[in-house]
Amino acid sequence: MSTPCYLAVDLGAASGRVIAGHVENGQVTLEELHRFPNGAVNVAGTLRWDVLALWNEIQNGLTIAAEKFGKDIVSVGVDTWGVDYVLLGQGDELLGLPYHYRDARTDNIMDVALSHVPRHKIFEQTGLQFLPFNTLFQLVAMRHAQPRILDAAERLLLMPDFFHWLLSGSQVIEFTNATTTQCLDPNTGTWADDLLRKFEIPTNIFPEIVPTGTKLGTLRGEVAHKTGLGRINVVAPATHDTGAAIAAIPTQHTGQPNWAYISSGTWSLMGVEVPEAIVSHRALELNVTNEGGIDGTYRLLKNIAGLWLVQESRRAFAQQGKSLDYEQLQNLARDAQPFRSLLDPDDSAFLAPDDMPTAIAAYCSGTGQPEPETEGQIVRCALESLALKYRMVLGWLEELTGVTTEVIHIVGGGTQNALLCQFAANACRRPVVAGPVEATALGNVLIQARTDGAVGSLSDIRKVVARSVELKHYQPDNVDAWDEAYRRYHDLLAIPRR
Ligand code: ADP
Ligand code: LRH
Repeated sequence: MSTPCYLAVDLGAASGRVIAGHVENGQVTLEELHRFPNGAVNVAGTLRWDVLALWNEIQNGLTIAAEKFGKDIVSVGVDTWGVDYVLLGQGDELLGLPYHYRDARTDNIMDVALSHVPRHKIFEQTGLQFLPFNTLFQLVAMRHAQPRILDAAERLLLMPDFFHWLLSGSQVIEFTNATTTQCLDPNTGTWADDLLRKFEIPTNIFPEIVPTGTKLGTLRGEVAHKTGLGRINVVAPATHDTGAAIAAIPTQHTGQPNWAYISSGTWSLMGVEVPEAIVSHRALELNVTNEGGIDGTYRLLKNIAGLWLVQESRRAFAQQGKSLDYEQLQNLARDAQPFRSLLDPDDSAFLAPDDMPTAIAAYCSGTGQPEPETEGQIVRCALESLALKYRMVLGWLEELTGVTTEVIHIVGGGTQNALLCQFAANACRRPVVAGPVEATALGNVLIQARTDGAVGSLSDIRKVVARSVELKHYQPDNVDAWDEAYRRYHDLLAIPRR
């Protein structure tokens, strides 16, 4: 008998993949069918996503899937990074190349918006952390700089929903990613129309919000034909990559979570799972976010700039003629001097610098620390600083929930960085369980399997993952030195930046 196969299209900021997942006997196996690079494309001084190239790559991956698994394939679903969107105009015309969230058009726009509607009012209605690139602020930037394009828009689709539209023709937005926009009111589960109107953002462009796991339809005829897949179902997983990843945390623990998580990739999304959004004054002060998960859960979490700093340093080294892979960079960092210089990964200087090592050096000299000079010093500085930021954020999460974290689950591509996992255990004084690397794809696949009736509740999904993957365990080590470094770090972050 054949095993049902679910296809996950998982688009990260750095790479995209089409992965086949098979679910059988309470276990899941993944097979990567196609991987392709992704990233910002510089277009006349702006940063865009090449959605047409991504669409081609998705279809290439689906063609490989059809050749390999043919009739076993039940459905396909797409997840991507949050916040970014596509606008469609008259006759579903694509209104321009979608902007990358790191594009400079939102520089300073948050101040403009907050002078119009105070921070606490926006937080009350959305429960989201204030990041300049949230969809809300991207739309405010458009209202100011490109009002005629916004006025011509008839439909806004978030990235995964855009690809679901290309796949199936359906124009809806799935719930988990809708919660990243800062345009959704978690109290009502609908678009925050009053808030949108205050910013003159047209409310009619926002489509229906559908629950995670919704069957959106079947593949469009031409896509079914071109890929050879036939009219399989298109199912919305948790379309927000972080939502899918946290659904696949490999825990067997039930009841109130005693664990925190870090979804580690381009970003480090660190948080805890809570049964309802926490929108207290303190949550606003700490600028934490409440993103929607599956089965009514929320992710109380903080965006930490993550391995972006290493990705971009690696790119700069390559431009200087030194091509180093992530393994080599990790080894160089391991051999570098500990705690030589530290930084706040979330300083705005690191959001989209032209040259990451130069930005890191400028930050260090500007805070009276030695500039990292070698590749090893640069990467070590980034990794130690990330781990120390994890500790700070863990303290905030525990303060907000009153729950002590006993273990930290790290999932995503960043689990391949053993040095960072060990640093996280050391800095946070907590055991770390690392894996799976492909948590997002696992979450995507298992949510589709759930729609198909093959898996049950969220805790069943997590048990399936826990039974199916190998995990690495890290115990805290050298904690006195890390405590000392944390005191230094704490003082450093209190220094106002220029
Ligand atoms: P995203 O989904 O945001 O594109 P991933 O979850 O794929 O990101 O993680 C990508 C990150 O994983 C890279 O930036 C890199 O730092 C890290 N990584 C990938 N492969 C390795 C490796 N072999 N060793 C160490 N780190 C790695
Ligand atoms: C991670 C992520 C994160 C968002 C960012 C824009 O890939 O989805 O949760 O904040 O992208």
